[in-house]
Amino acid sequence: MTEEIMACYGGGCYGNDPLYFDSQEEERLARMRNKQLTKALKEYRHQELKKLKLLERQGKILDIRRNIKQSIVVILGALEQLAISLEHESNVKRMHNILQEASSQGDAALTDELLADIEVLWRDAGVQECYSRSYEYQLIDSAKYFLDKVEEIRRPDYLPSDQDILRCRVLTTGIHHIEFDVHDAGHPVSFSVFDVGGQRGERRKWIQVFDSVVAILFLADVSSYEQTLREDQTKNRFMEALEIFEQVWKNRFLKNVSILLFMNKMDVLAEKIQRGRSISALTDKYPEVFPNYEKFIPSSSEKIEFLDSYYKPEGDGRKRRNSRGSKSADVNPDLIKTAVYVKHIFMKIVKGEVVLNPTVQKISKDWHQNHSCEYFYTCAVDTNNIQRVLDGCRTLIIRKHLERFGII
Ligand SMILES: Nc1nc2c(ncn2[C@@H]2O[C@H](COP(=O)(O)OP(=O)(O)OP(=O)(O)O)[C@@H](O)[C@H]2O)c(=O)[nH]1
Ligand SMILES: [Mg+2]
Repeated sequence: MTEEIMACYGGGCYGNDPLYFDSQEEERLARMRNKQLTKALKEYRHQELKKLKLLERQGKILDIRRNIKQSIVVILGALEQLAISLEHESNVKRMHNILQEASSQGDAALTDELLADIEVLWRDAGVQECYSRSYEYQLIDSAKYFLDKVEEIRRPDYLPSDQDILRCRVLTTGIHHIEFDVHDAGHPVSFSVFDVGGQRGERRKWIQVFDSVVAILFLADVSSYEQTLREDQTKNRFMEALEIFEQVWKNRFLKNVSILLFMNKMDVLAEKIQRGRSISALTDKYPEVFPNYEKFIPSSSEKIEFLDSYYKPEGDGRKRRNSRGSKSADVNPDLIKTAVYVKHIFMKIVKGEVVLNPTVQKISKDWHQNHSCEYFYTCAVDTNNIQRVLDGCRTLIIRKHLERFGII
């Protein structure tokens, strides 16, 4: 059926060629048939897409199971390292089953039986204590999210939700090219996005796309200040993020490329601060990079900017204002202080007031006149927040693009 329709469109029978039809009636019937076929094709494509989406979703189950397996193996491995015992003796056998299976099965998916063991083990107080100290070892962010829902995930009819897909950790290797259209003021604008991996081994590949980009979306994990790199356990993750940001900002190949800085994982930052895990351990260690954290007070406009961008609810302006007022009472002041302070640090790097790597070439005053850096407080797994941020970015990117080609 598809071929027929394609051939029909390709042959131009939908056109106005009067010689093609013997009579008006024949033309009318042909047009009607065309309409029906077009409708059938649309429906067929819709169904195919639905099927594809379903298959894509089902395909994610394997990745999610891998996340669960990786998480529990890492936590159980850390029990000994942190000298923590399991609460229930009966769980020791479960632990051995999992570790043994993990070592023999490599990357294979977990069996349902093992998932049942994991579900019980995850509730053990010893495992929970070990999880609460996960900043002392390398655990993926989605560990708790998936371990909390093992019961649901091991059901035969389980289908990952959008949130499950967003939470699933799949490391990026190589460069992934994604193209899509968005509508701006009613006109479709084509976007071409290159997704690159952030790990050290991946960064040397970035240069391949430097030439063709108009803007860089730089995602920094601002909650990572008490963690070290997976690749180098002596290096603080947040310090590394700041250093890469500086290198990108000062890179001579990116002199005309603007940066949209996403200060990401605000939800994780909020949770850490709520648990009393302040950024001060890092700021005390590197006072030349992080001066005066203890005495820092965000201005009221900075507070409002944070609350508006991070906590702005859906709805009209009036609701928003009221809601901001009530929300600000709920938001931990230390969260606002830390988020705004971190923004200051990034902006100091932008202005050259903080220099992390003095060996990076000295640059003249007008070096940055053809590009800028805009910042956003984000939580990439919160679709509302990211939708708002991306709406702002879209307009910015289009403007930068037009500026770059001298159109505005
Ligand atoms: N809670 C929370 N989790 C996040 C947020 N952003 C990303 N994650 C989680 O962090 C993990 C890593 O996210 P990725 O998008 O794979 O990170 P990445 O920067 O692409 O990592 P690479 O591919 O190694 O460069 C995933 O499990 C995500 O769900 C966030 O704002 N909040
Ligand atoms: Mg990635």
